[in-house]
Amino acid sequence: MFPEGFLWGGALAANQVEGAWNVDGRGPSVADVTAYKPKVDVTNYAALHSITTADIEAALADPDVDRYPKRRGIDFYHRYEEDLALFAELGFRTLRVSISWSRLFPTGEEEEPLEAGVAFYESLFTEMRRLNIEPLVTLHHYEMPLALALAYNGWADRRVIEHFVRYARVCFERFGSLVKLWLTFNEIDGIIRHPFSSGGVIPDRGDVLQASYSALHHQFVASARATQLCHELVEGGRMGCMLTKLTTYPRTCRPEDVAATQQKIIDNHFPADVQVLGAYPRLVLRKLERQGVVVPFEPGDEEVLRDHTVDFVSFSYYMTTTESIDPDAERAPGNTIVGVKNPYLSSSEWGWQVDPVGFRISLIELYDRYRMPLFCVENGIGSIDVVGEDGIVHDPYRIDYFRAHFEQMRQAIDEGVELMGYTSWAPIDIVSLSTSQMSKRYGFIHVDLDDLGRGTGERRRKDSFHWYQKVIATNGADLSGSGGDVPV
Ligand code: BGP
Repeated sequence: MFPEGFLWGGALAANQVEGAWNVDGRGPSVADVTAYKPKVDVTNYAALHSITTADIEAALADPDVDRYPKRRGIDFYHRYEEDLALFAELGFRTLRVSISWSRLFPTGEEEEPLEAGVAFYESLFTEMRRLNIEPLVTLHHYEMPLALALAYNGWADRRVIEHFVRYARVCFERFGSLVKLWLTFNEIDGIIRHPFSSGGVIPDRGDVLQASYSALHHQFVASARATQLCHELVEGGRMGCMLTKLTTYPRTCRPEDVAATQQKIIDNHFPADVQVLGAYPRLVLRKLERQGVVVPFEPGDEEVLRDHTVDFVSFSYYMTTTESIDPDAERAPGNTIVGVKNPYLSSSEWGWQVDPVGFRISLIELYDRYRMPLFCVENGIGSIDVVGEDGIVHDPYRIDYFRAHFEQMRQAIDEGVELMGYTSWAPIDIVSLSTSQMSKRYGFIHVDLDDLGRGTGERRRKDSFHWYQKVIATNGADLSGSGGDVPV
């Protein structure tokens, strides 16, 4: 049974939906220079996330939007009222959004925020409250002012902490009466795998491994300081960390495969360990030492991390992955990783391995480890949708995906996991993070835009819209039906 007051909803990120990238004084963010990459082999992780100084310079000189679709998003900046009305119709009790840092501080270094940016978010959160949708707000979701990336090599430089803390303070002071649930860094572990989008670290500026771990340390300190501020400034405010939950299975029971898997699990959990338990795990410190990586601790860091831990653990879950020491093992891509293919699972059209039972395993693993409330803030499947002759997307595959995951979520709750809520990724079609495609569709709501931005932008309910609406209305008691028999 889902608990009373369970926060059902959906999740979005500013850089993938807002568009209006150069409107009302907003400065460019790192997301605005990440290109459309539809033809990249998704198992070629390096190609998918590669970016050079020359790419950034070329992008900055290029006003084109089609080559950089995150500049366009789905125009949520201008259409948010219409979209919120659809989310209210779905029955959402919460909506996860993020704030675009460069909409408030165009270069990140200004002393005062842009009032136009503040006004936009005030209106957004006020409208959410009017519709009884609890805002869940991420401060840093794969976008920081590009100027900070260029000036400091992003989070690799400790000075970025102060700029972020100033931004966070403004968010708490100006939005704290409307927003009580906050997250600091989306998928904070991501900086090790894709340092530019996650932390503005430009790979061709030297030792990228060292720069990424320095950046991660600075984000930990910034996160703890933001948590402290949230507790001081926001009455009833609660702060969560946010982890990419990459549950990993050994490909075989060969002990070497199990040991390699164990290392992956330690690496995956470590950023949440720091934010929940308040210190780096010894095993991780030793591993970094062996790799020659220096964690740039300064006086006071240990105390800040220890004293300002988070109130809940949030995470994204899309798939599981498998580990093997066999170099010839077949590979399969996933959310910001490429691992080994699991022969027992089917895959999405982008090769991500669908694993509902893995969702239950993940929930139990996280709850058993941290013993504090969890919040699943991303889960979903990217699919090619076809608009039927009746103008509607019939998407039984999406309903099947969610139903299977909800059944496992319910079971985990029944087994004792404390789960505050669930926000699907993404309730409306948006620009994808990894490839910047519109055609990788996640929504219950279709948006009439293709990869090149052609279309009216019109929003239409898919079959899955009605199904999710029923699930929320029954608080998850009725998961029945598929695309074929859901009323349209
Ligand atoms: C997560 C990100 C999201 C997101 C999602 C799906 O890693 O937090 O921003 O988009 O993955 O990934 P994609 O859009 O590449 O399919």
